[in-house]
Order: sequence, then C-alpha cells, then structure tokens
Amino acid sequence: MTLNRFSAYIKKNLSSRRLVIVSSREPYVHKQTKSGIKVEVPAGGLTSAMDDVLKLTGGIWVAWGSGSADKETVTDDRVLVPPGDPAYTLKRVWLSSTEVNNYYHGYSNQVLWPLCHMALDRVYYRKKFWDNYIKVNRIFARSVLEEVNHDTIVWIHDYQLCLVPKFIRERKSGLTLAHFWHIPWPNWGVFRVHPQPRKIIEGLLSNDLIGFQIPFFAKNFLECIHECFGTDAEIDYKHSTVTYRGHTTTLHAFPISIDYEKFNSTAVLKKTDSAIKNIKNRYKIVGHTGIGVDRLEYTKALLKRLQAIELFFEKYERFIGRFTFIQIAVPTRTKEPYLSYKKSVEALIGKINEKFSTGYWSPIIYIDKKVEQKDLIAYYKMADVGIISSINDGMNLVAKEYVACRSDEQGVLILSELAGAAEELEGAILVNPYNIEDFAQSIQKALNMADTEKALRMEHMRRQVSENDIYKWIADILKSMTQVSKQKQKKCRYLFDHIENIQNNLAGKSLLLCLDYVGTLSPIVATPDIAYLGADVQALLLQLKKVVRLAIVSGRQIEDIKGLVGIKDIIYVGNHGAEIWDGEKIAVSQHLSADKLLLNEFQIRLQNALCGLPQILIEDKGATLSVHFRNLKIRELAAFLIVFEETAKDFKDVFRITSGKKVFEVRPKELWNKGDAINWMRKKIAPDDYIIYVGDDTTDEDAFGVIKSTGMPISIGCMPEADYYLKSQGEIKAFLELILLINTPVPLP
Ligand code: GDG
Repeated sequence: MTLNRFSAYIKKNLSSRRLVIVSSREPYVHKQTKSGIKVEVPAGGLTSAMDDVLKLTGGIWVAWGSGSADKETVTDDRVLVPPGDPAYTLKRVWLSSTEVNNYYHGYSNQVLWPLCHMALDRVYYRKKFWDNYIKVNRIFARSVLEEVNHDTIVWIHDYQLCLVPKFIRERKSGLTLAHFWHIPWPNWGVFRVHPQPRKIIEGLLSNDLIGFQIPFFAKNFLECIHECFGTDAEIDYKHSTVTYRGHTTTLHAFPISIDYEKFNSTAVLKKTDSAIKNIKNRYKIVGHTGIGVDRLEYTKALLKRLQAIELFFEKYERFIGRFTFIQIAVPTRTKEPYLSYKKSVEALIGKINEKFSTGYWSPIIYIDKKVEQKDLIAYYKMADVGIISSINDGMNLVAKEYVACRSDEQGVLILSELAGAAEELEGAILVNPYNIEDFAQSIQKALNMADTEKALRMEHMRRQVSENDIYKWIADILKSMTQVSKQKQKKCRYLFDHIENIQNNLAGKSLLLCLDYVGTLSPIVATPDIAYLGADVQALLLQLKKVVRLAIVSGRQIEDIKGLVGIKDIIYVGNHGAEIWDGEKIAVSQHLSADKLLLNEFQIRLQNALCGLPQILIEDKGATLSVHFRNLKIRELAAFLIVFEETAKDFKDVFRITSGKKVFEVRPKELWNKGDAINWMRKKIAPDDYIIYVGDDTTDEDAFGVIKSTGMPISIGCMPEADYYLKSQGEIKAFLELILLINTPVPLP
C-alpha cells in the first residue's frame, strides 16, 4: 500500500474519530546538552513504526517523559511533534525514579521481557516491581481517560502496559481498546513461571482487539487462557475470540513491517553510494562485508552471531582478509544485565579481532552508538550479507529494512528461524542460532551464492515486504479496530444497567420466555450428559411458569431435555428447532430419512478419521449431530480442525455446520432451526405474546434474528445480534428473579 493510498484510506475511515496511542517509550526525547536542548529519536521498532502512523492520522500519543529536558519543553504536559513539522500531540506522563526502576527496569524488563523471550534464567521478580507496575499502569490509564470521548479509539502498545486496558475499561466500558503485542507470547509451559499470569492476561482481556506478530503467538496466548482460566473464559477457536466476564476480545496476527518505499528510494540515491564510498574509505574495507544492526540486547543474541563468525574464519580461512563484519550495536536499557552483556560482546569481538587480524585488516568493525538512518541505509546497501541471530524475536524489522535496501537484488539475508520475520521472508537462509556449526556454514554459503540465486531469493522477499509494508499493517489494524468498534456500537447493552427500561418495556405484556439450555440455564460442562439444572433455577422456573409462557430451547433431543428440566406443562424445543413439544404432545418432529443416512455416513467417516483423538465426543441426536471438542488439548486442536474440515467439505451441500462453544453442530439444511421454531410458536401458540429469548451460542442467533425488532434478544456474553447481555451464565438466576418480580402483581394495601 502506498503512502497516498494509505492517506486516502485514513481520510475515509478515520477522519471523524480520535486516535490515542499509548506506549511506555516516547517517540521524541528532549535532552539537556552542553549546547542546549536537543531532540533525540530513540532507535527501536515500536516508536519508528507508530510515529509514521500518527504523522498521517494526527491524534495524541501518551508516553513516559524520560528525557532530561522533557519537562521544560511541554505546556500542560503536551508538546507538538515532530519538531519543526508538527503533526500530532505528544502527551507525557511523569514517573519518579523509584517508579521507573521498579515498573520499567524491574517488572517490565526483568520479568515480562525475559519470560516472553523464554530467557527464564534471567527472570528476576520482586514484589515492589509488581506494586509499581500496577501504580504506573494506573497513571497511564488516568492520563488516557482525560483525552477520550465516546468515539475515541485507544491503541495501547506492548508488555509494559498490560493493565492499562483494565483500568480504562473500569471507567469507560464502551470505549474501543486495542493492544499490539510487539514481542513473542510463549506457550503455557513457559508462561506459567510468571508470578501473576492471571492478572496479566485479565488486564489484556479488557481489550476489544489484541494484535500479535504471528499466528503462533496468538495460539500460545489462547493456550495460556485455556490453562489459566478453564471454563471461566469461553474461547471460540474458529473466530479467534475470547469471552471473559461478558466482554469479548478478538485476537489476530498482524505482522508488523516497515516503510518500504522510504528505505527503497533512499537506497537508490547517489548520495547513498557516496556514503558507501566514505564508509569503505574510513574503515579501509576491501572484499565482502556483512552487517548486523541491533539494540545491544541479549535476545538478539550477538554472542551467538559472533561465535558463528569466529568458527566461520576458523573453517574457511580463505575469507581471512576478505570478509569484514560490521556490527552496529546501539546501547539499550543501560543497567544490568545489559552492562555485563555489553562487556561480554566487546570481549568476544576483541578476542576475534586479535585472533584473525592482519596488519591492514580486522574481521569485525564495532560501532557502539546509534547511526543516522541515511547512513544505516548505506550500510545495508553495502553489505553482501545481513545477519539476524535472535534467540526469540517478535518480528525483527532490521531483516525487512535490509531487504528493502537491496534494489540491486543482490545481498543475502541470514535470518534466525526464531524471529517472527522468518514466517514471512521466504528467500532468507534460515538458521538456528544455537547451531553454531550450521550458522558458520550459512555465512560461507551466502558469500559463495551465485548471483542468479541471490536475485531470485531477494526478488521474492522484496515483493513480500513491499506488498506488506507498514501502511498495510496500520490499515489492517485500524480496519479491525473499526470493525470491532462498530459491533460494540450495535445496541448490545449490559442488562442490569437498564432495569428500568426493561420494566417499562415489559409492563402489561403477556410474555413468551424462551430459554436456551446448556450455557444459559445450565453451566457448560465437559461432557453433555452431565449438564444439570440447578435446584434454585428449577424452583424459579416452576414459579415463573405460573406468570409467563415458558419454552426451553435446546440442541438435545426432546425426551432428553424434558427429562433434564423435569417440569411439566411447558414448551420444549429440541434438536435446535427440529422438534417441538407444545406442552401436551409432540407437535413438530422433523426427521428426514435420506438425511439420516448421510448423517450416519458423516459420523462413520469422522470417527475413522479421528481415531487418534479419543477426546472428541460425537453425539448422535437423531436428526442432527454434535461434535464436542471441549476436552481436546490445545496442541491437538489444529490436527482436529484439519480432519473435521476435510470430512465436512464433502457434505457441504447437504449439511449446515455451525460452531458453538467447543462444539460443531451438524444439521441437514432442510431442518428447522431455532428461529423457525420461534416463528412456529408465534403463529400456533402465542400470537399475542411478546417474546424474550435468552441464549449463548451461535445457534441462538437464528432466534435472535426473528425477534430482532419485535421482541427482546438477550445473550450470555455480549453478542452483536442481541439487545442486552448478561455477563455470564451465573447471572441467569438474577435475571429469572427480575422477570418474576416484574410479572408478580403488587398486592393491594
Ligand atoms: C520490538 C520487538 C519487533 C537500530 N539501530 C539503529 C537503528 N535501529 C532501528 C532499526 C529498526 C529498529 O531499530 C530495531 O528493530 P527491531 O525489530 O529489532 O525492534 P525492537 O527494538 O527489538 O522492538 C521486535 C519490533 O518491536 C516492532 O514490533 O520487530 O521483535 O522486539 O527499525 O532500524 N536506527 C538508526 N540507527 C541505529 O543505529 N537510525
């Protein structure tokens, strides 16, 4: 997507809405120097990407004011940026040195960062870290709340601010909140080491949308929710959503990218070639070159890379004097363990240089400060090999920047398979940074690669990055944000916030109250045959049937549901609408024999294909089938979905397959659904009744649809098709009590 197309997209889709970005680090730092106040732009993937966004959209960026002259340069905590060409407002929050030490250097960088990068021996936890993390997250939330109106989209970034969404949501429940997670999310085996796994995940689940770099991290996140919350959180694997305490969060992978055109067009300028000449002269470089560009960060594994380079010179001596590796290493988080890591890197560089240097040549040039972007582009363009060795990385933008600067289609990218970028950059030589032998050999392979192969690989990668640049990334995320925001704006509201409206609406009406069974009247359980009805709920239903017309609606067979509920003289709808008991007799019973044969065939084929997955329960309900996968381990899910979809595709013309909560419902297309059953009741039994329908599943949407403007659709957890929602199944009792109260005549004094 070009910048122009992106600007047009923003104008069309976002012009009337305010965007607030929230991150720990700020995009511009004002520093006091001997020659006065200077502005610094920190090196780092997040800030450079988001600065590009706000330059186009305008809006507010809330961040920690970390610079020594930050306070002097704000008015009312705000400063317009970029300096000299203002496009948006940077609003700074102020933190004390204790807060910074504990929240930032402590909890963020010594707990969450190493944990998410699976560097478990570096995790160091103190209670004061956590206390300050909570405190600072509240400070950020408060600052954001001062900036929002009902229409604002708040876009939060990264692991330093996991609790901000929760603190904002507590005060403004209707706001659209999105979070982008820039770093990896590990699986539960790793995340369980976290001292507060539930609190961190809970904070994030207050977002409407969470973006991850690659699908693998989103899958890990779901696994952690599954293990940590059990049935308290409802996961819809098909739509990748999680409903927790009545709030639904959508998860999605959005691989971050770069401003391809900026790098590409700068790389072809004459002045970039002059810069390359200068670099070569300054360092007296002859022969091949390689480049590494990183914050001096242990997850980027500079030591592994250096070990591979050392082995490379040992094994392939002919490159001594003919290959120079340039490492740009920008100091970061200048505290322990970074100071020790820096020392180890410098010691190893010293050792390698001493071991292989000749009188006129050294194998490694080490630049330990930030270089200007135009020079960075010259280094990229000059280098025959770009090397990325991360032991874990959300994405790694350097890989994409290197590719964007190689318009000559030469240059080879050696890329750690443990960086998110490896998912996208087909054409790179992938390495396992722990396999030094293979890594060293890959450097040799890159330097000996034929020009035609280089061109093929590079062309492929360049196309990938140019078609999926930073503007597409932003547009995709904003599009998803506006989608979830539109869904929220549909009228689904928390029922107990609107009791008065409901009372007024129902006053004097005769009611048909339809209640779904599993997930609404009874909790969801591991196997369907133990879905019981609580005695308190049953007692309420017995009272209610005296004042309203009651219908229990279920996916089960009619006899089954009648037995479970155990109340006579009420209506039962079974098999998702295909069977109806009108209070006295079976009034509707649809069994289509041709379809039954096909259902049997489907069941047998699925059973055979699933022989390795005994946890799948196939429930034969006569006219329909339910395939329950609640007990499946998350790592088996992908295999199951593949088998299921493969089997289902042969039956797509005859069956309608819907996904519920860890269940697929398979039903002949001709068969009535819950909406058809409601229509029948409306016509045959209750033409004058006002219909309330309470349900929790996708199969209930058919019923919501038919009463949309004439009745009251209510969901368990917010569903866009419903008018009101209850936060969880646990609130059904209070709801039934409310209906009873509304319909109980007030005795005369
Ligand atoms: C996180 C995730 C994810 C570096 N040195 C100089 C310089 N840089 C710029 C590079 C690049 C950025 O810093 C580093 O990109 P990374 O992708 O390695 O980012 P992290 O800082 O680790 O950040 C990461 C990223 O967020 C985005 O989501 O990719 O996985 O860890 O843009 O060019 N820039 C200049 N001079 C330098 O010396 N001008």
